[in-house]
Amino acid sequence: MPVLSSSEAVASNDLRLWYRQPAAEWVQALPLGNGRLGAMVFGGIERERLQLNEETIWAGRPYDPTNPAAQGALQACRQLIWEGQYKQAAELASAKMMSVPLKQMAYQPAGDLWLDFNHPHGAADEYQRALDLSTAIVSVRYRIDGTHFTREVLSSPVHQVIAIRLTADKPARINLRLSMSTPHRDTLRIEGGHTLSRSGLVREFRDLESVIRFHNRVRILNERGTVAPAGDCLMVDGADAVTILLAIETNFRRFDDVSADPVAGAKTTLDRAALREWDEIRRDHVAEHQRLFNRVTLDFGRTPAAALPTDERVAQSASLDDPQLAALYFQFGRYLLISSSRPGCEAATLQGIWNDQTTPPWDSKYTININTEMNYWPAETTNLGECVEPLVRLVEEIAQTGRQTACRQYGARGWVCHHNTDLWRATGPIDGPDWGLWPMGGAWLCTHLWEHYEFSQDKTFLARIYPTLKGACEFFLDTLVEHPTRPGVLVTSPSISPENQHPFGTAVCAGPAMDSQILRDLFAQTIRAAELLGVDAEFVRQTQNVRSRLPHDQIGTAGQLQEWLDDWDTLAPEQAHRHVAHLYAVYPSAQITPMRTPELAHAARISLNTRGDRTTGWAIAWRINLWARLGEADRAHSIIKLLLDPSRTYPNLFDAHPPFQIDGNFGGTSAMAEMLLQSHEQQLHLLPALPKAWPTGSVKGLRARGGFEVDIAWRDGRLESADIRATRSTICAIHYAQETRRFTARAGSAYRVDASMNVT
Ligand code: FUC
Repeated sequence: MPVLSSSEAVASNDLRLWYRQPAAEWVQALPLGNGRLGAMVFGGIERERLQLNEETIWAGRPYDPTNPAAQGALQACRQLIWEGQYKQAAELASAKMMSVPLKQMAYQPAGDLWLDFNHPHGAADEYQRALDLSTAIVSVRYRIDGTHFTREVLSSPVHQVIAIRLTADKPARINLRLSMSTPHRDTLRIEGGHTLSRSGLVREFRDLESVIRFHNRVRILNERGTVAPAGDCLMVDGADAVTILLAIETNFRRFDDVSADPVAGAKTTLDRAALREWDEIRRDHVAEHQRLFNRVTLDFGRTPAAALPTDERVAQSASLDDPQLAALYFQFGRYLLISSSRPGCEAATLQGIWNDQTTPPWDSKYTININTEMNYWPAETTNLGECVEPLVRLVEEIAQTGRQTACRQYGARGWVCHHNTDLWRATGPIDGPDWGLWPMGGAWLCTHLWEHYEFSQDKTFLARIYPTLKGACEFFLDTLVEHPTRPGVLVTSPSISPENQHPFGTAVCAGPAMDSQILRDLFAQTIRAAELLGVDAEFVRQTQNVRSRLPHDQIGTAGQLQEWLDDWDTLAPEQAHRHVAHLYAVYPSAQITPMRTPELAHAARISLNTRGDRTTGWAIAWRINLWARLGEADRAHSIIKLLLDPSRTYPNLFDAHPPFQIDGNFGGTSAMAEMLLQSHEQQLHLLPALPKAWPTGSVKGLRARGGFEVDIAWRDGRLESADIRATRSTICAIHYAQETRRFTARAGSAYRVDASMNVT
């Protein structure tokens, strides 16, 4: 492989998405976000479009979707399942147990900002647009009639505005018309000659009135030249340079409170930001972004392909030798998480914060039977622990609304959330029993709270989340039922194995493998939390007892890991189903590992091979993580190739389910981290799945459970060195290839592991 590390042109593309033409479609535009305010920047020459989002602009209103008939039907539904009348159980659930309304609310676009330049059509050359992941700035450059025009756009987490800077290398060349539009009902105002605003109310959605009001407010600050209103636009004439600031605020405070004043909020934010010079806004933005982004570097080795524009690299990814494209995809995933899930913001939806449609795919909400979890898979390992905070708050909020669902739908203590939630924290079963009748979504999310503790070792955080974990357990202590033909065994019922139909014409069943796997984790983690906090001895005993009565994972006649309590796998209608629910035990959990449970790990491989590699974006990403855990480096890499294929990666590197769904980006990022470093079973596994395609490279700043930060360098497919920084004093076990070393790490100390596994 030719190494071109001396070429700056190639090296500068390590952290850059760049193109030789403006975006013609949304999935070519470049995403910016400060966690809350999103913009898709098209980079047009004659007309710039920024498609805008604000994360709390959703349809609907606070609502309680509990079906009053649900609890009355519960026993009958279970009875039908025990009798093997699965279809009838599903029909009963469909008639009596689903939420009202049957669907949840959708995330909405805020609108568009338009800049019309009076450039003559087709007169530009030297065009280039780029997103620099290291600065979180989109730039557009071109030349017309000997004048070089430059545009920079950012979404500032510091000043809470989207800011645009327009310059030219000759005076008085900036002329433009600025306008804003929104798909919602709105009113326009122009104030003081240089400020334009649109106050909007989200349209009704599926016949339900919406209550979110928003205020989009933009101001032009010009250097020389003039700014003046013209109809519903602002006109700039003959300026040397222009800064445009945009604030968006809504009336949303939290899921049950929409009493904020969007106009006052946007005015304050915009007035404050307007006191700053562009250079200061830019500098503060870059510094805050880099505080998070710069923690991790990744180098897979460069080839000439790295010099190509990003869309060409994706288009030819199947045939090009371009390992650094995977590294760019990895860093893009980290960039997207920083941009869509900053502390204090809402959690990243199916599309992060980027959505241009009023009826988006799957409502662009939170699907918590894999997708939202996958969004957060890379957070801890790639050193973005802060970005989990919005998810923690989401879980704490569904623990509040989910109490109603637990009590009214199941007559149980604690809380429950099924397979989706939205801005309003709805927790009931939606869409239909084959998708929604799954009481495990909240429980799965709880494991992310525990993971945050495992990586951070933060006892204050553990105390904060403990009541949420305990509430999740209580629901299952009250609703698990003894299986009629397996004495003593406790199972969920009714439930499904997401979203896979078994041989009896529905997904509805009792005790699918995934449910027991999630519960084993939830119970063990909550028990451990109680012990660490020194509380609830009786609850711990009870939970331990229930945990010991959950069904064990089983191996079926085809040698596969059983997805259901009965050996139905080979008879299920969709052998290549995208979900691999029962492999939760391999990843993200580590209940099954090749070292500790080799027979089950082998069965998992058989299941995974039956499912196949070619599937939707997120499902491909899950498979890469799984093969990484199973130590199959080259298989994992071959599936990365499928993820980077133009059928699964758009020109702007957004993941294609299709359509765009951000989970595949995050799952891909997490998978690459998992191939380089694993930290389950109280051990650090260095390079557990390093493929031949990445013979020489390095990673810096990955994090491991137990409170470690790790750098690894490798050469010719072998470990060269690893640097391990410990944040607490503990025994550290390091595993590489067939060797293991143990040493006592002291808090605040750094340790070097050399190629022969000597630790100094
Ligand atoms: C789950 C998946 C679908 C899709 C949706 C948002 O229901 O099965 O493929 O990703 O979530």
